[in-house]
Amino acid sequence: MGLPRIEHLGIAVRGLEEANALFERLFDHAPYKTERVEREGVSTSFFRLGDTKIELLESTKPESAIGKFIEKRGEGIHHIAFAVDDIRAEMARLRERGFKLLHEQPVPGADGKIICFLHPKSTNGVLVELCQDAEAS
Ligand code: CMX
Repeated sequence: MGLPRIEHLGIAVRGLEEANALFERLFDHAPYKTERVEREGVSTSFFRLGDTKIELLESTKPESAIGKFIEKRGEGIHHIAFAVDDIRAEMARLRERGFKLLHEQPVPGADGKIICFLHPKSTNGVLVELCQDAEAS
C-alpha cells in the first residue's frame, strides 16, 4: 500500500511536435511513443528516463483539462503520477483519509494504464494521478 514511486511527470505544452523536438534535444533520445487519448482531449508523448517517464501533453480541444490549464497558467508541470499496485485499494485508502478523488472508479489512461486523479485543491495545489498497468487490474 502507499505510493511507492513516481511513474511519470506530466508537462502541458502548446505544441507537441515542437516540444518533442525540444525534449529530444534535452534528453538526447526520442519519445518511445505518441498517443492520442480522446476521452481526455489530449495528444501525448512519452520519454523514458531510468525507471520513470516524462509525458508531454497537448490539448486537442479548448475545453479539455490541458486546454484550460494552459489558458489559465501557461505551459509547465501539470501532474505527478504515482505507480500503485492496487489502484482500487489506494483510492479507498485516500478517500478515507479525506482526499478528493475525481473518479469513483479507475478510468482508462494513456500508455496502457488505468488511472484516477486527486483534485489539486486537496493536495496543496498539485494534481496527483494514481496509475496501474491495465493488464494487471
Ligand atoms: N495543477 C494544479 N492546479 C490546477 C490544475 C493542475 N493540473 N488544473 C487546474 N488547476 C486549478 C486551477 O488553476 C484552478 O485554480 P483557482 O480556482 O485557484 O483558479 C482550479 O484548479 C480549477 O481549475 P479550472 O480551470 O476551473 O478547471 P476545472 O475545475 O474544470 O478542472 C481539474 C480542474 C483538476 C478538476 C481538471 O483539470 C481535471 O479533471 N483533471 C484531471 C484530468 C486531466 O488532467 N486530464 C489530462 C491528463 C490526461 C493524461 O495524463 O493522459
